[in-house]
Amino acid sequence: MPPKRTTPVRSPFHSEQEAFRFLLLLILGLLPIVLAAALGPTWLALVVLAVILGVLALRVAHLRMRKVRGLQLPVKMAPPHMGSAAERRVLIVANDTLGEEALLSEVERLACVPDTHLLLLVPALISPGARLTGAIDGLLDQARARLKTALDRAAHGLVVAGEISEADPLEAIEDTFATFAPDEVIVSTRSERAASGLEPRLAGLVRERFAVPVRHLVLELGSAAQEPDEDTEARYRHEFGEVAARKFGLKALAGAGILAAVLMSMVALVQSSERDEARAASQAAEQAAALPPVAKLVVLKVIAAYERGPEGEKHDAFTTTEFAVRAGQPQQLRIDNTDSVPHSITAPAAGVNIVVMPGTHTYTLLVKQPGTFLWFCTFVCDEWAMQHPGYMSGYITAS
Ligand SMILES: [Cu+2]
Repeated sequence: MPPKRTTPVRSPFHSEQEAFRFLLLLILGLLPIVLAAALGPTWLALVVLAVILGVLALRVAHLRMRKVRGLQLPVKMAPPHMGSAAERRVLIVANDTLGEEALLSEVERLACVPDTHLLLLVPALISPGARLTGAIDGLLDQARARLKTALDRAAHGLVVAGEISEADPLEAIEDTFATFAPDEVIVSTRSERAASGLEPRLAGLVRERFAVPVRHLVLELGSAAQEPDEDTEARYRHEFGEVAARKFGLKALAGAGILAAVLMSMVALVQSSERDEARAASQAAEQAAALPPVAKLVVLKVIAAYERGPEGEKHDAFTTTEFAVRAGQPQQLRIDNTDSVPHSITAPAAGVNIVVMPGTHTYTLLVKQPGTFLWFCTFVCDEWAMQHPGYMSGYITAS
């Protein structure tokens, strides 16, 4: 078996400008998304992303549709002649028809013509589905087996070469134009597209793209080869183009539907989580608003003989005797005890006992449980005042 030639590596870009344009478009596409994400809410970035993806998908679908329908009008390619002037190079493209007697005898006949070089190209017809599921090896093995049978049969190793291609048939043929430079192409198909066979319209597509003679051999099981007339070719071209376009259109629609559904659910998810956050925040704000206000720092004094009692005498007193605090949150009290002796804020039920020394000091009032607690001074100072809220006694309200 002659050495198998490898398919040249294809770059997704045809030129440097194309790659540059792609990069530029990528940046232009990402910029609004990044801006929206940075400046607006998350859902806005998602909407921008959806719009950009949608436009991109439409563009790709449009281009692909043109290709599928065969509306692209590429410049016809005609390779320069290779080898001596007398040499004739024939490319034979076949897949499921390779085992047909009619094709094999044609290969044999051509191989016997002097100065004729043959290349048998077998596109393995790997669908995107097969690529995803990893069924490539099976398809390649199948193609290899078909090619081997044909090559064994031709047995003219010097003039017949074989090649398997993983690429799309038309691209595979284009590759051979660069490496083999055929003077003639023979495309062999069935009249209907089999599950794993070449499309009958392939010959027409090759004729449109390449400026070399193209023969189309239509082979049915066991019968002689037929070369369809122009009308039949046009029908193949139309029918299969339409079928492929419809299939692609359906796939594109399904893809767009899935994409839209995913994006919509993402937007919904983000929106609902944002709404939940907002609700939680407003609930917290409402709760905070419902509670009585609490001062950050309470400044007060203790003054001897300060407040006049109902009986007309002046009594020792705290200038503030009602304290509002949050349960569990320490409250700072700055107390200037102008008296010469200590006093205290003592509330046994609240676990509070602050000894207020003469002079100005800062104390921490901490009540763990909510509730209203009576406090009083435990230092013997003004006995009446110690028993009367508003003087040396009062209330701590923890909320
Ligand atoms: Cu006191």
